[in-house]
Amino acid sequence: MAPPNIALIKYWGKADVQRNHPAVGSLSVTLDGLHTETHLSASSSDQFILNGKPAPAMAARAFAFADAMYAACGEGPRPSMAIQTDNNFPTAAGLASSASGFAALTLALDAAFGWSLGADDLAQWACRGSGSAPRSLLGGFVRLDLAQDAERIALSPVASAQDWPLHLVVAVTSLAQKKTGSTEGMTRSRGTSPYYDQWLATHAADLDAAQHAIAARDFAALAEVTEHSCLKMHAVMFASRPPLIYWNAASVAAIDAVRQMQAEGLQACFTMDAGPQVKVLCTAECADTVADRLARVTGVDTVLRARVGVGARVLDVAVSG
Ligand code: 2P0
Repeated sequence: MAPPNIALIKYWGKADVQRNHPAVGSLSVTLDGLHTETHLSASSSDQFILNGKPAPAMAARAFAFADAMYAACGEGPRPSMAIQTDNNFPTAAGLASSASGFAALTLALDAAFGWSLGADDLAQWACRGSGSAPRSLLGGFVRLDLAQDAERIALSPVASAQDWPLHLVVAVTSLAQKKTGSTEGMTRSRGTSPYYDQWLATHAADLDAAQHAIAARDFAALAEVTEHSCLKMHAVMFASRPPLIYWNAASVAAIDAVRQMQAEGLQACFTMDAGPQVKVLCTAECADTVADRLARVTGVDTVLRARVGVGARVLDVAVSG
């Protein structure tokens, strides 16, 4: 079982497409209350059921991942199996279901086949599945860097959920499937955006600023660099050819509402990913107000609420035969 996570300092761009290594580090919060639950069982043929229905596109990606992990960690041919996975949040809601999905699948494969991989190896495998997935393995505030030798990723806990129990409110503005997936979008930005090199050059400073802000529990400083990283990533996207525009009118209206709340003194800041939802990080004291105000923004469909939470875990391993 794995929760989604939301990056405050964004990952956008790959250093190595084959190994799915990120070109930049990232810093995220793991969410509580939302999760992907994945069950593996023996089956006479491979099956993939997402939220109760067959999902062929996801099935191909999941089984390609299972094949690669089994080839490296298992023995003999991979047994066929049924993967049943359920999200307790809208799959297309821009909540990084691929992050929670691949974190859950990595843990489930490790547990089902009894490999007992260490935390570092699990992180490498989760990254092969999805660049944001390793962050869901840990709870609280999590930093992901490419190691010095660029051979591995390095995952580190920055602070726990108890250290700073912030809330996250998601303004869902559209449930339509996004037109351009993250992997394709990142490739396009690297190849065509004139701002991509500056994105790489200025990224480490944002990571360090966010880490310092978290260590100092300085919400204003964290808010400033969180919004900066988000807007800088979207500037890279806007300037890609063809452009990557994930925003809609309600996204802009929700950001306006956050800026209005900030002007009134509320401790809240926004971020957006490769989709039109607006995610608002805020203190516990502000969370009810933030949720009420976002729900009243024209074009906001639903408001989801979460807190900073703990990381992925294995629920149970049933041994048969
Ligand atoms: C992030 N995103 O840091 C960034 C911000 C979206 C925008 O990680 O290609 O599904 O599978 O490694 O992890 C979403 O991309 O991409 C993402 P792949 P992933 O959360």
